[in-house]
Amino acid sequence: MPLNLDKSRRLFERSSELIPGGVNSPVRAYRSVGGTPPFISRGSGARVWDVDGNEYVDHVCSWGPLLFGHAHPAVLEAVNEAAANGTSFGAPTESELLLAEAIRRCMPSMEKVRLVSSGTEATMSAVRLARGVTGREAVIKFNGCYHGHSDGFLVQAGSGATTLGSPDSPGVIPGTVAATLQVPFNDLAAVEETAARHGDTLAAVIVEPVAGNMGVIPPAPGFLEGLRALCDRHGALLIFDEVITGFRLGRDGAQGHYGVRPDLTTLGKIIGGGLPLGAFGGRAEVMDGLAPVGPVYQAGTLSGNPVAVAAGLAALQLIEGDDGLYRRLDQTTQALVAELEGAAREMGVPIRYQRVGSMFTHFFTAADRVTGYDDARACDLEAFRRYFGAMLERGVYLAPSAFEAAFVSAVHGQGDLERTVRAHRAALEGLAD
Ligand code: KE4
Repeated sequence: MPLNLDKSRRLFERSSELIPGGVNSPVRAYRSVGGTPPFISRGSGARVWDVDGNEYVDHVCSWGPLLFGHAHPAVLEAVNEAAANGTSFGAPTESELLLAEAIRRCMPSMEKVRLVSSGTEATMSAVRLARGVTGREAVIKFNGCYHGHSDGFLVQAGSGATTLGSPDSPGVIPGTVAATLQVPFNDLAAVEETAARHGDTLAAVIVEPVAGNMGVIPPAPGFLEGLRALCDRHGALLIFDEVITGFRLGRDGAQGHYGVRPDLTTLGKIIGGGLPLGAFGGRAEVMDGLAPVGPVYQAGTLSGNPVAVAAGLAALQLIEGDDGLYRRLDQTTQALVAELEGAAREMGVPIRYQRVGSMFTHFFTAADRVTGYDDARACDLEAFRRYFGAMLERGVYLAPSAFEAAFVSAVHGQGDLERTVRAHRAALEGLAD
């Protein structure tokens, strides 16, 4: 039964006249899955509704931020209270200090913290700081890892052992990415080889400790530890981009989950409680390289915005006040994925599920594991597209890309997950034909 998306369609036609692609972030345009993106009118808990009145169980969770679902009372109360006192001052406030203290309490490697307004700002600034304090230029990143849209990260995914930075977008000038070296994720030998050639110019290695932007791909055993040792050997800084995994995998993110301490960490998403907020932080002597203490410039009109900080503080208070939160999230998501996996196996549809905590991906492949970008790109994207449409029609809202993570929040209840499993079984019937 096709969805009635009449109002969304009309809005999409109008917005496409005025906003490029009709959206303010490309993936929202549904280009890789086809069809009209539902225009969302409201969310509550684990559900969202579109302007045509269709209701969905939400596994996008605003691409990760909504660990406590939509319109959580504690977040709303904090936002309303902060806004009533003024929405922005461009001056230091106590709440920014409280949020930085909460972040450091949970992630002790972040000895000093700078708040910004997005994950992109956090990663862009962290790399500039690493280059500034080391006096070096080269940065290693990994194929399929996404760190936001600042120029230095928009390099073509390579297929060789090392791909020297070539722009992956018009407008990025070759000089900006010349010092961005790209190697395959989970391939420590390739990193070692690259570092051996560039070691004395290597400023940093930046990595999503659990990849979430090529689907969920965990680090191979020893991979993160190997990066830590390599950076120590070469005097480079290890940057964990925990924009997704920070406060998703635990209070101390992937660095706590895997027991590897980075020099710098970037955060976003959950720490803003659904409002625009990012952060970067790490070793005090590195962070003191930042203006106004040190010479590395970084700034922002709305950095540490009191309303966004209030939402983030409310989220972190919910996190710090609930010792069983991550165990429940892990158990709930494990149970869901086991049901999804079992149904796919029963119905003979080859899907490989990969999960870390409450983030997971369904890779449409018969392969027994997906370890990097080439594996992810080799999956059956057409099968994913059909599955996505069938799930949406049955009221389950997934990320419109095969290279993203699905999320479970603390407020996804039994009814929500049963609906996901029911829709999944029906969608697979269509695929199994
Ligand atoms: P933002 O600038 O979008 O807040 O954060 C950039 C970023 C940095 N690092 C990681 C690991 C990220 O995943 C992101 C952004 N994530 C994507 C989806 N995976 C945002 C969705 C979008 O681009 O619309």
